[in-house]
Amino acid sequence: MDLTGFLLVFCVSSLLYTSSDAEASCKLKAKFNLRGYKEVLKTTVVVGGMFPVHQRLVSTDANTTIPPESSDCEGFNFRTFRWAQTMLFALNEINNRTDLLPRTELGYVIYDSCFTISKAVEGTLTFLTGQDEAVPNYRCGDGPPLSALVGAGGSDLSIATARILGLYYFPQMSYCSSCSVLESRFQYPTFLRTIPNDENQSVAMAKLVLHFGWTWVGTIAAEDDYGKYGIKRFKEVVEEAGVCISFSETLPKVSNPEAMQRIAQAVLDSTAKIIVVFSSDVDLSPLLEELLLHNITNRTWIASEAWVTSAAISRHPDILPVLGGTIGFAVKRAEIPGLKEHLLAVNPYNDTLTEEFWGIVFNCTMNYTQVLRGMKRCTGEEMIDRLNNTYSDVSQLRITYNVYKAVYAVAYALHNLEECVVGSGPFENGTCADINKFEPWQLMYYLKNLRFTVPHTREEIFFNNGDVEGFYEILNWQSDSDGEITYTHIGYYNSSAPAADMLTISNDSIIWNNDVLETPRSV
Ligand code: TCR
Repeated sequence: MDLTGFLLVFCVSSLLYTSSDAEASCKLKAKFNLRGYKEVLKTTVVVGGMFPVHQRLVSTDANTTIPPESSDCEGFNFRTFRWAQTMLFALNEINNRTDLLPRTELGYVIYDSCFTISKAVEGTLTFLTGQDEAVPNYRCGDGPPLSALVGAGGSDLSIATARILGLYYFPQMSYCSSCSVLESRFQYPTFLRTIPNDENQSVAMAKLVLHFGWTWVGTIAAEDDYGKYGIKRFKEVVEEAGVCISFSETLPKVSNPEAMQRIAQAVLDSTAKIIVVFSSDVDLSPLLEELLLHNITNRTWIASEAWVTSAAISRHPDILPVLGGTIGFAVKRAEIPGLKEHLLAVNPYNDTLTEEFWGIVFNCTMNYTQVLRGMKRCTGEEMIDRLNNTYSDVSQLRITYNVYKAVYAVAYALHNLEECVVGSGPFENGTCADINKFEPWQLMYYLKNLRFTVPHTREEIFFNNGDVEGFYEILNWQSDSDGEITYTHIGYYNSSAPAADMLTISNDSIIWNNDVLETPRSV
């Protein structure tokens, strides 16, 4: 099959953002500054990004009488849009620095993986080939080098993209793919991540269950690698310690009301008071309605990292009686100075995604046809600074912080590559790689051997076989005076501590479901 033709047909709509600098630099290498000195324009290196900004594909019937087209996505997600914007923020910060990559400008291409494997694969192929109708000749033959891909989203997506990227020994830096299978360097030679491996989390959850002496628990897992492997490992550890599993349910990926009823019924029928849920908030949301319908209270829910601080779950109306008292694991949180201002400074006319975001937030449209159909037209002057939603909420920057770290990791690795001194370089006979045209495996060398301090938080990052240390905060869902859920810090889990000190938990700070102070029993 002619691969080029194939890509052109399928890849038209998946490209979201590109930096125009990257294209310009193909033609321009020098310009004159105000004082008339010739200023050598910096080389551009392109960083790829992939974020699941939409939640699903628009379902299409498998019609084979017309040529297939790349599917559209729907279900705009404010949280993941914040992640994508954070990549732009970090790149901007880096480009404005004079001490980091002083002779190099970072450009970018960002794709929406729509929480679907096919979109993630499509984006990866587009990225690697540079074949996209929207940006003809984007790489100008052998134009700006591609450095790494920051992405792709959930583990199932990253597993697919890492297999392709691995073939070219092309680095992938993930901010949220935590599944333990991605630890195999044999299968995914160029995969690294700033989120801890779920091996740690599954063991931490098991230790939590044993800590409270629960011996009878139910489990619910998303129907993806994250859910399946996360719960599998949890079960292995608890079962070995004599805990019994009352029920094991799976949350389907495509909406399925019968399955939701079945799961809610399983929860209702079981005498287990503890339910462990390994799932993203997107996959868990449909079950909430069902739990509310049956008014299922008096349970303690154990949350995996992907939903523990999700506003989509915790801000759901009337959810407190059901999920109050939840205990869960969260990755490190950070304050990122300037991020909020960046988020609120988005230009609605910048790209199609921001345009869509703006339309949803202000209930208006920029599309002329829709205006003709009677929809309110956006003016572009709407008051974004008054916006108060998940997108601009910077109180729980956790995966967002992982994105920030991932972009910096790529930048620091490129910096080290740029600063290499000929004669004492790491490659054959002390040679260096050239920042203008390096090979992916050369950057991989720098990523593997990287050690850097994250700006603002001063956290020290390095990769041990592609993984970072397994550290989690343990949070408890308590209600504040307005009846809203707050995430109270009740302890932490540190997998690098001696076995006896790994789990630290303050039992007295916990408030259980229905505002009970006594630890529930589930035997
Ligand atoms: N790892 C999950 C995906 C995921 C996620 C999230 C999705 C994580 N955290 C937060 C949405 C929101 C952790 C995976 O598939 O590896």
